[in-house]
Amino acid sequence: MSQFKFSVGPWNVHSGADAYGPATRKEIDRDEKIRKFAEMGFSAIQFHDDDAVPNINDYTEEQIKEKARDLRKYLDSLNLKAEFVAPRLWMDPHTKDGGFMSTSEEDYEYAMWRAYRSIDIANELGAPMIVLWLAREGTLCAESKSPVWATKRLVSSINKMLEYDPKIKVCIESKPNEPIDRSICGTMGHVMAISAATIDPARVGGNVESAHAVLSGLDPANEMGFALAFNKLFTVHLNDQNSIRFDQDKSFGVENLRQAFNQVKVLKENGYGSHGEYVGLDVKAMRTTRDEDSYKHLQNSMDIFRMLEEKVDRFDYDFQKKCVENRDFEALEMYVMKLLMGEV
Ligand code: XUL
Ligand code: MN
Repeated sequence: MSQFKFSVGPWNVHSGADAYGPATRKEIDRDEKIRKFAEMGFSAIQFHDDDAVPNINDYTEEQIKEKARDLRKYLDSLNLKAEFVAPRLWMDPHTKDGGFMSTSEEDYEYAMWRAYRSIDIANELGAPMIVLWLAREGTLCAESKSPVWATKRLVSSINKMLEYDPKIKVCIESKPNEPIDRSICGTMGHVMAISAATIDPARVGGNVESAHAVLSGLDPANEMGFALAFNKLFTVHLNDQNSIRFDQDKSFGVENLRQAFNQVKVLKENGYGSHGEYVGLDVKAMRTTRDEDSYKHLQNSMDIFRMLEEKVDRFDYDFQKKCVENRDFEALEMYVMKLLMGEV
């Protein structure tokens, strides 16, 4: 039995469209996805602001809260919680050149409006935090923005969010590139530094996505461990990634099983989840996947996580200790291989 609770966002089930070709599966209604997530055993749902309130630009602040309250009723009826709300700051024309780091005052104000509305929606849904995936924050043309100015803008924008609501937590999902060319906040190291520079560091933490860590050339388990060491791993986006290329969001563990094992291991060893954190998934079905298999990658990811949890439970810490004492890392490595291959 897994000791963890899982979460997922509606975008994890999508129609298969990519930059090179159209949809290959039917669109599925948000509420139908949520109902299916409950049936699959997920405990919480992750939302973008406009997943929660579609066409958010068309409504007043009060109308947005009202719509969020309706969604809360639906979640309650399925015994689901909301994990977080994330402003989708990469689709609107106002955020063409970023939001918090936009050089246009009007576009900056729009980005802050979306951040404040995300906090309002989170409050209505009972979610403790907002997530900032800083999709377009950085440069497409390196000389177009000062990285010093941009970094300071991010800190002051987060400070405004912390001032807007005395309880809300702000969780930064780092990523080194894509769609932006050069990101300002690429790793957990960046997130920790930003956090420390804000007016309330305890309320600013990180979301480690496995694929984003790989895109940074880093080990996802070490990224998680780094944030855990500062009590700042607010959530995770588990998935997998074949080397440094476009962001793939493959099912958890399918590309690098040892790396996946070590992610489960670091979460388990450090009591992740004991303060209400969820094991979040951010995975995409392959474009070839059929309509009837639209949720299979999610089931696979959860199953792989649980199977790896069992492996972690069986990990022989006495043997590990002996290997460390003898500096016999060849034996330790072979033991891990055998454990993963079902040979011990
Ligand atoms: C993008 C990414 C997003 C965020 C949510 O790479 O991971 O799906 O997780 O906005
Ligand atoms: Mn993600």
